[in-house]
Amino acid sequence: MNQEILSVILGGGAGTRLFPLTATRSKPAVPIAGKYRLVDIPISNCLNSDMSRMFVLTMFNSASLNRHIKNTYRFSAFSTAFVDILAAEQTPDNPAWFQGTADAVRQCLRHINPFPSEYVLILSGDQLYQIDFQAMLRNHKERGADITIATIPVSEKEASEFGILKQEDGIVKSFIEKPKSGLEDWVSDTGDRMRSMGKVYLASMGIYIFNRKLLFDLLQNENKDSADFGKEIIPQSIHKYKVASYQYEGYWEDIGNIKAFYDANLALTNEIPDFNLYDVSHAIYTRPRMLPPVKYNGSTHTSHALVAEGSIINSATIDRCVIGIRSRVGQDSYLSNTYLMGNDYYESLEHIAIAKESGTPLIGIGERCVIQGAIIDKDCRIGNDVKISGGSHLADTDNKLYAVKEGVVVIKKGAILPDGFTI
Ligand code: ADQ
Ligand code: ADP
Repeated sequence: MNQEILSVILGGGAGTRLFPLTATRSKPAVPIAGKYRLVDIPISNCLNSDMSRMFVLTMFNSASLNRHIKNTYRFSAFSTAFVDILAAEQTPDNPAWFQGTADAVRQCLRHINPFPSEYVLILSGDQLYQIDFQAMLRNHKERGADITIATIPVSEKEASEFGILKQEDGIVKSFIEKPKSGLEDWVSDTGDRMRSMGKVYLASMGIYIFNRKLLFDLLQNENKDSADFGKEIIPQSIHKYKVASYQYEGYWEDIGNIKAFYDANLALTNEIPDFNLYDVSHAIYTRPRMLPPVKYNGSTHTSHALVAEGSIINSATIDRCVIGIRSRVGQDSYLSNTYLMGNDYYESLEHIAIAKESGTPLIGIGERCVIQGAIIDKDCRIGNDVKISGGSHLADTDNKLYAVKEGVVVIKKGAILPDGFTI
């Protein structure tokens, strides 16, 4: 078992960028791809890289995150592997919540301290990728680096969203967090293939390997007032320490806001998705739920759809959708470009009879609905003849039942939309 490195997964701040998906759960617990949670991505990357001691830092603890971690990542009593959740906590000497990424790690150092390691791997909790961190660690050691930043070539359009750096022979010479102007000064030689795609800026992926002693020193002494890695610690370390760049060129997507999250989920329905859930050497792990197979009643037409286990689809049309666990779709409904997250439970026949009698929509999607351009969070009750049409014609909004962000309609967890409801 690899003892030389500990991983710290940054599970999110106040969670405003993924609101309303984070209204009742912490960000790492947000369901993706119909059956996983966001946190499964960094955890699986660590496990596949034989780095199996992990802390997940989160601003607030949620029952679903605890349940998911507890029920999924159970290791043998003979292994040193663990996935521990560290939620922001008030202590007598620190009444404040995490002030930023570096502050989050700082506040958790006392929990990390008892576990020996030479290196600490710091990861974002809202990215989609399959990276071999052992290769990154090898690069870190070969270069004799103090800090290594995983980097990826990006285009001009994306560059202002990221930390951008310049390197010479793999060593970072300058760094700027999310440059708003003067981009031309930051062009790098990213190689012919990347240049031909217009990707001439080298962006930080927000994934760092630190020599452990240096990390503790920076957070507790040298940069003891810095809240953030990207804004403060990394730029201030460039000229003092050996900071290496580990260039990665595979698929990597930041899914920190609703539009990016929606696009990344729907991209999984492509014929050959960039994020490969079918690659057994980079498997994404999640909780085995022992659910029954998907059941189709009547004739259903599906094209480019991921349909998770335990779903019951009555005759319907499903086009470019991700359908999550235990979903139920009523007769003659039409769903396109939609991520239906699924349900936490099945309604019993008895409950269905009671719901029908009281006129409450059943859990899932009713009959004759037309739903396009939406994310439907778990446990929603969508009545019959409901029409949801997401798109750029909709202004951003937020009410009790749903929110609209950049044209994507998000129906909130557990919302009840009565028959005929239209957005
Ligand atoms: P951002 O992604 O904008 O940029 P940030 O908002 O700091 O950086 O988030 C990094 C990760 O830490 C995210 O997973 C986020 O949810 C989490 N996080 C943020 N605040 C937190 C807190 N208080 N407690 C716990 N977790 C928290 C960073 C780098 C850029 C780089 C991009 C790549 O700063 O240089 O280009 O990542 O996505
Ligand atoms: P999953 O990992 O399958 O998404 P979770 O464990 O996060 O599931 O959620 C399942 C949740 O649903 C649990 O909290 C469970 O108690 C709850 N649940 C199960 N059956 C019902 C029910 N009939 N009514 C309400 N909640 C239920």
